[in-house]
Amino acid sequence: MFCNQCEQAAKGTGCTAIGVCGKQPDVAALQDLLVYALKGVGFWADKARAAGKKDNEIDRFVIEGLFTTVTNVDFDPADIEKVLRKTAVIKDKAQLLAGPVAGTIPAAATWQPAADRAGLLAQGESHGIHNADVDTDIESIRQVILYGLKGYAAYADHALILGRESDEVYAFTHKALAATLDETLGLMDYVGMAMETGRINLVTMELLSTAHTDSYGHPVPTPVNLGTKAGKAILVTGHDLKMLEEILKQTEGKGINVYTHGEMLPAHGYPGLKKYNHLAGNFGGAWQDQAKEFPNFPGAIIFNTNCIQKPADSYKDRLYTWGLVQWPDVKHIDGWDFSALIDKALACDGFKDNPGQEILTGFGHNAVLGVADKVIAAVKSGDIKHFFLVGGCDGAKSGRNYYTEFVEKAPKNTIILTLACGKYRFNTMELGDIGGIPRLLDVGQCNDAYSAIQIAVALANAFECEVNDLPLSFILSWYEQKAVTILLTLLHLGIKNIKLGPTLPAFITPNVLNFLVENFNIGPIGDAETDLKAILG
Ligand code: FSO
Ligand code: SF4
Repeated sequence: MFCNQCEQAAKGTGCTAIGVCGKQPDVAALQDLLVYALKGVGFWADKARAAGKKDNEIDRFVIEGLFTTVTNVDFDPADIEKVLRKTAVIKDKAQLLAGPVAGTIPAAATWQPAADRAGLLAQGESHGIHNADVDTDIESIRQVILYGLKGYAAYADHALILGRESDEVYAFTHKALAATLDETLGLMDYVGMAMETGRINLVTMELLSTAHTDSYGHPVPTPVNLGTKAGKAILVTGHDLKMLEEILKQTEGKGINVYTHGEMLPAHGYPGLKKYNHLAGNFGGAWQDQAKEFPNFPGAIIFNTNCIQKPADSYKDRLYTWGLVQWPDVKHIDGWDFSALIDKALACDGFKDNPGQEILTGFGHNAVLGVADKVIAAVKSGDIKHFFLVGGCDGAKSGRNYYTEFVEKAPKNTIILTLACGKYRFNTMELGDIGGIPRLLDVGQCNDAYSAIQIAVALANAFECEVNDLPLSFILSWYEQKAVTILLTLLHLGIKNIKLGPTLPAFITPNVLNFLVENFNIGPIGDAETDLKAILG
């Protein structure tokens, strides 16, 4: 196996014998084959669209297929084999839709699945991401695009679950998948496509943001308790709000308290979700602490997206997956009936009353722009000197203490906007406020980067300048492909001087990195104090 798609890539180059994330070589081979087969589907679907034909089943399938291969989503070889066999059927459907086409037909477009698992594994091993025949810079930029597609596929899937989809997103996905097979394209063609991937992610994040706010209202600043309430308990982790809503509905009046975990924390800010009294609080920290924290959760636990890790026996029996997340031998709930999860929660001990610290969430663009006058006045008077967006994913590397230190040491006249699971490095710090504006503003999940962009654009409009001219710096942490797609969005918007850590992606070659440095002045994080001084002058 060879996989380099996330920040944990072994030795900073790629996982070979086994994934640092726990991905086994068979799963890696099946996922590689799935990506290869999806490129084939993309080729035909793109040709079909050029002939004015499209098919919603194909469109949705490609999005789900890509999301299946994102880091920490599907670790079950049996499930991926099922998806692969369906991919072959979808590919035939897309080919039929496209009709006869002129020109070269890439091998991925004519792939047929082997009859058994061993055959599929052999196929997967010969279609990994490393291709000796391809120039390393081309391979690098194709990976940037592929990982960008995977990242926004996750957001498109959440939007679809709320009944929203975009033909523009589907059309580009097919086109970009097909382009990764095209031997006639050069480096700058792919660079343009990478920027377009960022634009399409912006479209997708907007779609999801609107789906969330139309369904549950705009987030409002809300205190979230980190302690526990007496009663039975369910822990929901992942990113899917619709699934949380269903669990809240189905547990009403049953003496079960529902807790959020990880990226579900911002759910507390939505009026349509916070109205449930049994949405009790948030349990634990970011995803990489689950094996340490889940044994202490005396109830049922369910994942609705990444980031799942190998479950310990101490809680495996109380663990469930839903949607595209799968782990072999962990019970999977298909559809919207959560009675098995609820029964498990009722059979567990539950919590005693133990109130904890309260932290704030719910500072989406609507809430922040609601006090825009106050914010603008504070900038003009000098009370607010600078804004930092310290956001992105968390992870296990010790270098991530940088983000804790950065926020800790940021001067008292600065505001920290944050989003995604990286916030757990500092979201219990008491940072105080500036004239009533909290210094730490939790904008939401990783996909709420859309909201952060709206805030930045509104500030730029108010000060009649460009976003790059604002007293605003982006200090980002990355882990998996959603962070890649968000980074591409920021580059598409022309945002400069981003600091990225804890390490730079293994799939970026020196030449591609040079391009990013020359055009966007993107750079690695250094030492928190030195970086702060350099930014603030
Ligand atoms: Fe984190 Fe995991 Fe939200 Fe990611 S929980 S790491 S970038 O899935 O998507 O921020
Ligand atoms: Fe390694 Fe990350 Fe790939 Fe897992 S997803 S195998 S940790 S590079």
